[in-house]
Amino acid sequence: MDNMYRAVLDSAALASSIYVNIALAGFTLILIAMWSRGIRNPRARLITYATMMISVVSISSYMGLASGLTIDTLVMPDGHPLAGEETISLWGRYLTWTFSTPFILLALGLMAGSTADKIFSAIVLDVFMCLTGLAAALTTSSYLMRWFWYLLSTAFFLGVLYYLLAEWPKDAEAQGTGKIFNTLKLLTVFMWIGYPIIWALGNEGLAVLDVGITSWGYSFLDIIAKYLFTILLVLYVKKEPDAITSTSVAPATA
Ligand code: RET
Repeated sequence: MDNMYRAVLDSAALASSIYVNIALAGFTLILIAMWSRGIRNPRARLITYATMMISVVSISSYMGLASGLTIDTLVMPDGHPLAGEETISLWGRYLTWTFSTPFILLALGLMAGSTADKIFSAIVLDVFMCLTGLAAALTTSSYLMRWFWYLLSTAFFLGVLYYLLAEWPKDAEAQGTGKIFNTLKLLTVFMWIGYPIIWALGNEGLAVLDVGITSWGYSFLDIIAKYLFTILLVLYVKKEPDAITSTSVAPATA
């Protein structure tokens, strides 16, 4: 199949999993733009801008998929359940997570009042998680190599979880944003764990799920991890701009 744009439209599941997200990202963006107008605190504004970027990237990402630009058919190697067959890879997702997820972590790290070194480390680990995930999806030379990339990506993911679960909760407590951080942390951790599960079960992994269900799996997680997440975060920032007291991401002095 060379016309991926048509292939998307010919599948109701695939098409809806993409177009629904374009609409929701646009809606979220407008909502946050409206809400953010009254926010004056520079740190609170930075958090709001970061959340807006999540939807900006999302619209571009799903446009890439809708237009077929970032979708291809791949022939899976021996050992894969679909070995020798063509399967559709929506590889643009993994690429664009490289740009969207850092903004999620930036917003969370700022909200926790964490330090620049920790936010930087979490984002670097996250970027490598996404890029090695892209490599896992695109490797067709060896089945083993696909899973090796997957493991590497998981190792980076564990690093990200360390910041979310061990470092930032302490920082948030000290900052006075412990309660909201805890809610957003739980939402993020549970949703993010869903992504490697969908990859493993989806058409690119063990192929238990077909391509339409796999795509909806990611799209559903995106709806919670991006739009619901940003809406909750911005509503909090709007209500309590003073809770985000510190004005820079410089390490706190003793
Ligand atoms: C992959 C497969 C390889 C192993 C792991 C993965 C993790 C992906 C995650 C993605 C999160 C994406 C979000 C996107 C929002 O725009 C790459 C699926 C660990 C955690 C939140």
